[in-house]
Amino acid sequence: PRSSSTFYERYHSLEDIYDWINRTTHDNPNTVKAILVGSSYEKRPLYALKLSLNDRPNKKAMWIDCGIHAREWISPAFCLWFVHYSLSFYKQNADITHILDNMDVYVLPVMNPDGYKYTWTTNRMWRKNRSLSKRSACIGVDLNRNFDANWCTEGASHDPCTEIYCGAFPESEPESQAVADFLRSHKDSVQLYLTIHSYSQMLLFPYSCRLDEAENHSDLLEMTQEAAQQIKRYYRNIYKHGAGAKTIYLAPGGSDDWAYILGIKYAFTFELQDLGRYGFLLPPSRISRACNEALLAVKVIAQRVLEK
Ligand code: ING
Ligand code: ZN
Repeated sequence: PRSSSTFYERYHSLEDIYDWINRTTHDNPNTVKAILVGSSYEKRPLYALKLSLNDRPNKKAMWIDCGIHAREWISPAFCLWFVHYSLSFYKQNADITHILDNMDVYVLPVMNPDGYKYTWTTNRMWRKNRSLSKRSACIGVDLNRNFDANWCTEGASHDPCTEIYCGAFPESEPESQAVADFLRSHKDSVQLYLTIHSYSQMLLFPYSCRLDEAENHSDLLEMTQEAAQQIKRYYRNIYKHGAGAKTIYLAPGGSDDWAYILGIKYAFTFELQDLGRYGFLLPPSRISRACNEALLAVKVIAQRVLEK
């Protein structure tokens, strides 16, 4: 018979993910801590896991958030995959060992728990959070248009009924405010910001909110190019790479642009598998490939940041 899939090769309900967070901290008391960074519109806790495998002082740090968009299920699956891989292969795999010896990692598995829950119960294709608007019956803000980076200019909308509604004002939503507050208070250590989306197989970096190049554009381009080359070499899969606005579309108010403007000079948005055959409905059988590709990109980029 075919071997059965592991926990990490399946998608999990929000309740299962909260249980997993609990188990993971409980089973790794010396290396993993859950940090309550805020709560969602519907008052669900936003927990980030802090992986600190080595107690060297003054380590750099990286932040990874997943599940900003509710229907992109591969994204939370990647955050779980990444934590599991880190805890299992520290001291086994040279790349992850080097990274974890020199960096703390903050992982927020589900930035939009209300939306994620809604995709499990009611509408699989929901994207936004679930906040109510004062001026419309339409529900939800696009959290990746709600950050203070050329907020609500071309590529976002003031209309609550659209999928790219920017919200009433920058950081109007508790989910985006929680992430922004955490990064503002940790910006001295956090040197690498990663946010995980799907689909379309792209490794993107600032700017998405404007057409001109970031100050370290060539650096960012080189890093994503190397990551894409490695993915092609090991997995024979193609990832586009480049600045967001020129590679996909103008999109103001995104979290990576905001983190970059805050001063985190290595800020990336990954768009995981696939290219549209399954789209947001990527089958569980594809989780391991999709996550391994993204993991390889994280390794390449984190390694390069450590060399800076
Ligand atoms: N794509 C992103 C979106 O929010 C993006 C693209 C990247 C926007 C970086 C802004 C900044 O539209 C998906 N699939 O959500
Ligand atoms: Zn997305």
